[in-house]
Amino acid sequence: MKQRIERIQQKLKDNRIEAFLVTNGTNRRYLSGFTGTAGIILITVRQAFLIVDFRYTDQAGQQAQHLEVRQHGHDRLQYLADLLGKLKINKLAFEEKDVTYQEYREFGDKLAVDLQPVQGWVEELRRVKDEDELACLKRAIAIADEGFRHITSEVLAPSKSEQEVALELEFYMRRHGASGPAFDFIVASGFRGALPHGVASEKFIQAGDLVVIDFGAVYQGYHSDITRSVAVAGTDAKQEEIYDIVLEAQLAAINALKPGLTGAEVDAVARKVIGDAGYADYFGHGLGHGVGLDIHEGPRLAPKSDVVLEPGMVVTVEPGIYLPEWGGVRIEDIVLVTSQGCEILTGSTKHFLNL
Ligand SMILES: [Mn+2]
Repeated sequence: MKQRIERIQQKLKDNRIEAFLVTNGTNRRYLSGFTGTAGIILITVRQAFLIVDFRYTDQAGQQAQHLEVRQHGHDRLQYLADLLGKLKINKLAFEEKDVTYQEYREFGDKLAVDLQPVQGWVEELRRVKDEDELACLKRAIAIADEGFRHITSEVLAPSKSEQEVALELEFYMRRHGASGPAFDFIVASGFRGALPHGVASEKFIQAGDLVVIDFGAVYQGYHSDITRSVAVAGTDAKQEEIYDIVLEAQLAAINALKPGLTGAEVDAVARKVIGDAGYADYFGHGLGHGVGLDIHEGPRLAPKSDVVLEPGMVVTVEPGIYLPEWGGVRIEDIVLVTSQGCEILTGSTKHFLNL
């Protein structure tokens, strides 16, 4: 974790800026290991401070031993202003995507520095996962795989409501080590499957429904994200046709995915399969996204994504087809970009299940 701070310090030197203020909570955790919900990090070329309030001083001291932990009083901004003065900082970089306009105005009023908006300094580091992060991600994925096995063997059936399925999934995964759900689960049955983000509703599952289930677990702050589409108590030729196209698109993208390609190039592989089958207009979202301490992070796999894939990146691959009033199919795995291609980390079956 000390290395992460050193890489930011290198960026400061490269950009001739004296200090960097980290306000984003996920970036704070990534750089410090501190899991509290408040606090700011100030990194200078030589030092790194984690500045927290009274509630967190002890915890921060234990979790972030490579930073100097400081406790601010009732006026955090005044504390920061005084510290910047003592350190003789003239130019301060801040995270432009995280700071609100109100905060920016307060910074301008109280901090006697030249404010430099910067973007993605920490997010760029976060895109490539180290061994410890991969271990957490793999655990989060394994818990989700166990959850899927549980609901397909014991829960999914006609007369269950979507909300009951979501609750069972969450309960089971928490029982098996998840600290929480990765997001509000999508359980979209029958016609609701046409909503790409159809969060579980009061609708009851009916025989013959195709059900899109998109869910994940959090383990040590790391998120898993998996989607499967299953038929409940009966299926038909149209469901099988759409399922096969989506699966073919997903496998084609996974087979193509390797370092050196851009996010747009991988997206195009899946999009071509779906387009050739005549459903281009019904796959309206990007192919995938990075996943880690945030459920959605870089790199994106999408038509406009010029980010170049590198070994160690972890992304979802999740094409879908959504037909209004009929329903939808999405299949999502998490893959690790390797030196040669990619490795699928998700273990759940992709055979078309008819439960
Ligand atoms: Mn996803």
